[in-house]
Amino acid sequence: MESCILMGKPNVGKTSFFLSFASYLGVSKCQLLFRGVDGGIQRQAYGMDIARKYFISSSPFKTKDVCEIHLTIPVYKGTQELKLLDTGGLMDGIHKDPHVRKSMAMSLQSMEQAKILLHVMDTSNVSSNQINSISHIDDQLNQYGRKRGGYCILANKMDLEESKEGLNQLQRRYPDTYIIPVSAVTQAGFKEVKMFVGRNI
Ligand SMILES: Nc1nc2c(ncn2[C@@H]2O[C@H](COP(=O)(O)OP(=O)(O)O)[C@@H](O)[C@H]2O)c(=O)[nH]1
Ligand SMILES: [Mg+2]
Repeated sequence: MESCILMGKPNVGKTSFFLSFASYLGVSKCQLLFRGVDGGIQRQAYGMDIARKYFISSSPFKTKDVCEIHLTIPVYKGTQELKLLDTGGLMDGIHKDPHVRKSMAMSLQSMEQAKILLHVMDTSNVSSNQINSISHIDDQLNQYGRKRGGYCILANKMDLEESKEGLNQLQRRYPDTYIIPVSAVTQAGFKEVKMFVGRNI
């Protein structure tokens, strides 16, 4: 089964998008498979509300493991099963916590195997100097993604006022990349994401 992976800095809304997109595609319970940092796989079923409460955090690195949900998506003439993967965030430099370093290495490994790479950014925070604003690691992901294909940017948090200007800046910074404005909260842009995934899987 092919996979589609969410990558990006911490706190940009990867897990929020992951759960919201799964709900949008009709998943009411998610079987989450955690690939722990020790390499073992644990399976756990959650209702979407509980999953949201557990995994979405306002502090970075709540998601340390790679989580996956199985989804069905419409493609040309029918449907296709795929795995959607949520990852811990990527950060610039070398993190001092070895668990975080391991988590980043695992995310990168899963990324290489994935057919589709959705690069999530916080559009409300493009130019500030916070952990979730755009930085070098985003430029590197973008370079990698454009070369390998099946890649687009999800400009998340479009429900926030600051995101309008942020989106302009993103489009100027990544002029050759397909950028889909989305909101994990309002599900704006989800139809476009579904079509992009359907075309590329
Ligand atoms: N307003 C708004 N907030 C969001 C959106 N997506 C995520 N958030 C918030 O951003 C924070 C980080 O979200 P999370 O999904 O844990 O980010 P992750 O670290 O990338 O997985 C949480 O406080 C979320 O509620 C969005 O589309 N709009
Ligand atoms: Mg997360």
